[in-house]
Amino acid sequence: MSNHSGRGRVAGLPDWDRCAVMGVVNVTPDSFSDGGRWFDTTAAVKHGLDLVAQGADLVDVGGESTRPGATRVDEDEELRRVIPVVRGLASEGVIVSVDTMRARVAAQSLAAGAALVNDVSAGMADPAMIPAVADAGAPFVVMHWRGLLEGSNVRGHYDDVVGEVVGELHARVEAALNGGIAPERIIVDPGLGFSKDAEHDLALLAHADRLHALGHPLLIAASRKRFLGRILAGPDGAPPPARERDAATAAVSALAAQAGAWAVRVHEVRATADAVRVARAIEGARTAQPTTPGGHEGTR
Ligand code: PMM
Repeated sequence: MSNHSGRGRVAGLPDWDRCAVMGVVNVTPDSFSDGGRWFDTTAAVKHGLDLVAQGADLVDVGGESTRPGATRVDEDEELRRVIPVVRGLASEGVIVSVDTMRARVAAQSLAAGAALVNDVSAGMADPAMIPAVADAGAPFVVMHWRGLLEGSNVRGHYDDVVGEVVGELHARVEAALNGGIAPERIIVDPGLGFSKDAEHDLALLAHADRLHALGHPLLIAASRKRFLGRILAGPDGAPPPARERDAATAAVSALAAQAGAWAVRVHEVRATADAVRVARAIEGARTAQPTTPGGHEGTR
């Protein structure tokens, strides 16, 4: 990833002056990476507060797993899972993002105190989503998505993954703008692992500059994903389990922060909180130094 300093800011959210850390609370019994350990409301709220204590700037609450092959949960069940957790965290002063593809879940979460909506389908799964977010005046994450991850959709076909993802994201940003969401409230996300294999994910991370060119703050969600398993696989080719990918996740967080990401979305917060602070300190040293090389004056 190339160096980048124009991280941007999102209207309605604090200006963190460095890459923000979004901690994940999956309120699901089947999430691929945390095994549904936070399925209970009280435990989920406690986990969100722990993530904040560990350095999360905001917490993303989701009640529906988007992993390949996961079946969709009923809307009432999703509401039952998500709303008490959103309310519990927001009432403690936590900045809450709601990870949902449903307008009704988004609207009720915003009413319960959520500050932004993270829709992996960028409004494609529910036509009422963009109007609901626009009505509430909330920030909106526009993620690259090519449909529910079933069958052949698990591995998308791309001739030019970076160009196609940028083009498709641009179209979804236009849809959000046309639907009344203010440009300064739109965040873009390449959707690592969604209809993408390891090469696709790596190409997108390598060309973060082209995602930045969309002109919106960039969210990177690499945490524990398959491409990290591929990179870390041992000689037998077997990837380590999701929970053993946190050091690799923190490495991506440092690189994403250096490349100018607005935020990184992670399950294990502590190492990423350190990583983004190190990246910020190095960035600060770069801007504090004169750009002329060498310590001697007046040679020219
Ligand atoms: N990935 C997952 C869930 N939500 N939201 C955004 N904006 N971007 C992502 O890449 C993303 C997401 C799937 O991961 P999980 O099941 O580990 O939460």
